Amino acid sequence: QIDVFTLGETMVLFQPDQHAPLDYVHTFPKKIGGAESNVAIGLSRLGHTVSWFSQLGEDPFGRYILKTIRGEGVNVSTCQFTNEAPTGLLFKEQLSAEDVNVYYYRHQSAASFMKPEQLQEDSIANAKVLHITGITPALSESAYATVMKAIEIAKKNNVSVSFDPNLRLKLWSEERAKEVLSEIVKMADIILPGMDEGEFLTGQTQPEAISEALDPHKEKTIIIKLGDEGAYYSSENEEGYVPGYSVKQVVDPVGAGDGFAAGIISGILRKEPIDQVVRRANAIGAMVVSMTGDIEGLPSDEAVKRFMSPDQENRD
Ligand code: KDG
Repeated sequence: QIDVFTLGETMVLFQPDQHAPLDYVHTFPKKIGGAESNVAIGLSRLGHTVSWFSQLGEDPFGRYILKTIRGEGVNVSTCQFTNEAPTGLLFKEQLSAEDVNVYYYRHQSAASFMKPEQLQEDSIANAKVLHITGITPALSESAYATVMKAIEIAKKNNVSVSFDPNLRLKLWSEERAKEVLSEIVKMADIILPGMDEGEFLTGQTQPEAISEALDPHKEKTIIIKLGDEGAYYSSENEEGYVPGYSVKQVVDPVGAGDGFAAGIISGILRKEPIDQVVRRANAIGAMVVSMTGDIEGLPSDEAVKRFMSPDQENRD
């Protein structure tokens, strides 16, 4: 058995070392970015067994992505390659520490042609958690169908489904996004929206009301991210707020939510009390924003412990 199975598109990420509009940038260090592989790498660093599925282009970028994710200890054995479409690319433009734009070159990418028949039923059935984001179903109808099939396999085999809505309005219309994300919310066991996504999906503006609207029967674990203020949680009969960690300097905010998701899934797998799960996830999110790149700041278990220790807090 493995701990977590996830699927989604990972792109080569070109991220300049300087703050400037991209038209004035001449060199682009090459990295990788993709919400689900960020979560997979985060979980692997925390000591979990994880499998990631996608379709990559049979090109140097696809091979680079596969080698990088495999090098992080994530199982990539179910991943597919195609000659029919290229690997997707992503450029990050950073105008200031917190002001980031992304430019996608992923229309009709290899991942957008993933299809349900490519999933290996066993590898999902043997996981404890299936992690889904709202990016994959936005890529194409066949990617949407692949996500739905993965959820169907998980449900049939009592695999918990965790879901980060990751609303990306560059990829689809508001109407379709609301329809599909709401459909997945109904089937998910763990839901990890930001406030903006919670408001988008429910029309509510308070964490308690968002949680109630997403889960009227109180059957799910809902954790709403509140940025540097921390997070609100509601699970079984418990609910509450957990404050965030302040960071000395935000360097790159992208990827914080993925680090947070890795922390939540990890804590739930370790059966820790929910407030401690959220506290550790907040710490991981804070560590991710202190470094450039999506995955660079994702910590080992030891590193999070050190970051959370009272000694460390006193030093800051
Ligand atoms: O959560 C970070 C992701 O947004 C980034 O890695 C790129 O996957 C990505 C996307 O589709 O925006």
